[in-house]
Amino acid sequence: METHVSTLAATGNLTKVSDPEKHPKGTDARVLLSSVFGPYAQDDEFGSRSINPMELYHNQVTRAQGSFSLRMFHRSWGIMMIQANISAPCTVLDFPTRKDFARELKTHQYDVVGISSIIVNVGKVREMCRMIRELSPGSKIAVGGHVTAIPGIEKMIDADHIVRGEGVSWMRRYLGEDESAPIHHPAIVSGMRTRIMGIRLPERKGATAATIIPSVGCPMGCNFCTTSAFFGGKGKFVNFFETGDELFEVMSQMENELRVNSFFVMDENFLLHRERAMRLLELMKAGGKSWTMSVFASANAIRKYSMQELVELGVNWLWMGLESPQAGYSKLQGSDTRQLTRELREHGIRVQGSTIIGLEHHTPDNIISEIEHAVSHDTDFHQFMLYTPVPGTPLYQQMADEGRMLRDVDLADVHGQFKFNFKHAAISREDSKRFLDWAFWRDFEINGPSLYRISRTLMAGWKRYKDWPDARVRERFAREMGRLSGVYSSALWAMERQFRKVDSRVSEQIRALRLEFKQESGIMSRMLPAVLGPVLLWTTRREERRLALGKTYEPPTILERSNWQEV
Ligand code: B12
Ligand code: SF4
Repeated sequence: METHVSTLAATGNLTKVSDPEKHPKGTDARVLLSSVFGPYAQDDEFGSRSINPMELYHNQVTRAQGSFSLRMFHRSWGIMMIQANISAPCTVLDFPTRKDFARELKTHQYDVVGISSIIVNVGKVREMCRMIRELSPGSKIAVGGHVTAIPGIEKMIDADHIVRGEGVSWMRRYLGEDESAPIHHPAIVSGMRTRIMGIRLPERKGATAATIIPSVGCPMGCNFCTTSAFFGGKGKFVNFFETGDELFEVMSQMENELRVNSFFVMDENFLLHRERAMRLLELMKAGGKSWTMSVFASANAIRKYSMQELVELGVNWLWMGLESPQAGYSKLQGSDTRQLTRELREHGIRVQGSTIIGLEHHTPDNIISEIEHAVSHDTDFHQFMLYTPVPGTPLYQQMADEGRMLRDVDLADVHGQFKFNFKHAAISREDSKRFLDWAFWRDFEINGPSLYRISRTLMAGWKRYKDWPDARVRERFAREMGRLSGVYSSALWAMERQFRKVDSRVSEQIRALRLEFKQESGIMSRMLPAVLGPVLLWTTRREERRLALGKTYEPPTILERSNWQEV
């Protein structure tokens, strides 16, 4: 069987991919788009790993925080985006089990089956292709997402089309649709099934942010960065919404549809595009929008804004790289990141730091002080990842050229949370895991649970902005305090007690913050901890026991059809 490989050819705006063979049925073709099958948080022969659950925070951010770890799932936005932008009858199957996937193939006839995957899940893609050939031999198989960056992927899986780079334009072309038509943004609730301290949070319409995807890729082109490389590398990216006006329109639509005023902006370096952000701010001001935004941005991009601009823009959560200053990444140039993160928190902006363990200059002698430096940022959240040459990146190419890639490392283990997949000049493979684990633990021990830290940042923002002249800004801090102060106070009550056994100094700090909340809260919120605090302490302890027995969490299977008529 011949496999067609489509590669992204130009970026800057919507990607052009090399001419895909068109499907003969065009927009009448019935399309199934699926993510890879679960369960995920277990060790199995298809590449699931218990250390690599389908959870953002618990996987790579709060995983050492026990019952205080933030647990939540995120949908597979790439295939949702493709579904929303084709007129063919289409089913999205998210997080199926193998059984669900087989059932869908047997009960419906699909002309095209698209699988979305990242590199670690290549074993699942192989199995899904095998299942499709067996259960639905008439279907064409298209595989997209980061998994396609693996060199020689054509020989590892039995697919008809391997699609590298942006997928909406590819699928539109494949189905004979206008690939340059405006992008229709699907309504995406950013997270689901959120749990913390042993409690699942209620899912109320409007309570969870909407995900907005303005672009894919990042022009900064850091050598290890897989998202940047996948969408064109240095200087390139793919914009779905070019201007502040377009973005404002999409956000207004989501505001209406999902009843939200907070947004998770899934753009690798949102603040880099200042003109777009400032136009968005202008429109937010004119429309009296008291929105909040969680964004990713590099330090050099953040420095393009004053704190006031960020606050007015509604930025209340910022994910930034804190790679060691000695590594020489241009995104950090001219930034004292410790001062920057402190300043952001003082303005009520939660900071999620991201630090790489095992950079080229790291040695067993300096790694501890590098981790201590990272931890000293006292960010609200801290992600630690191993320096990992991932196929498709300049770093991978360099390591391969230097003969430093380790053979016999299963791709399912190349996720940055296990061990090195390359030969480091000074740190052994075994030690890489030890240092990584220590970094997570140290951050937790010194800085306390992230839930405590985010309540502290909210308190700082509230005190600073509760009487601010701009009503939009006042309103959003008041909204958050009104909604959360009682819950946070109760959680702080329980955390203070539970954290005593980890570090009494942090427990004292938690207590001091709880008293501040008491002072700043309304009467109802002030009374809540007496009731909710002991409940949370009990659920926290119950959760600790469950986790000790190996409890894991899996996302639900979701099936969504569009342009659909049963045949
Ligand atoms: C949300 C997210 C998650 C979610 C899960 C999402 C899901 N349902 O699978 C969570 C938080 C659970 C997660 C977990 C992990 N993730 Co993750 N994640 C992301 C993130 C932040 C956003 C993905 C996204 O929606 N992007 C926006 C959409 C529009 O882009 P897209 O998915 O690439 O899709 C486009 C194209 O790729 C293509 N396409 C995609 N699918 C298909 C299918 C077909 C048929 C076609 C034609 C085209 C196509 O078209 C789409 C539109 O252009 C990305 C970073 C990023 N900025 O992309 C990392 C990212 C995908 N994750 C990554 C990794 C490594 C992981 C983890 C291993 C954790 C870790 N240790 O880092 C785990 C793996 C969990 C597991 N067991 O599988 C890497 C992948 C690296 C690689 N080269 O494979 C990324 C790129 C982050 C990074 N820079 O390192 N992740
Ligand atoms: S700034 Fe961040 S997203 Fe951009 S290339 Fe560097 S690591 Fe990747």
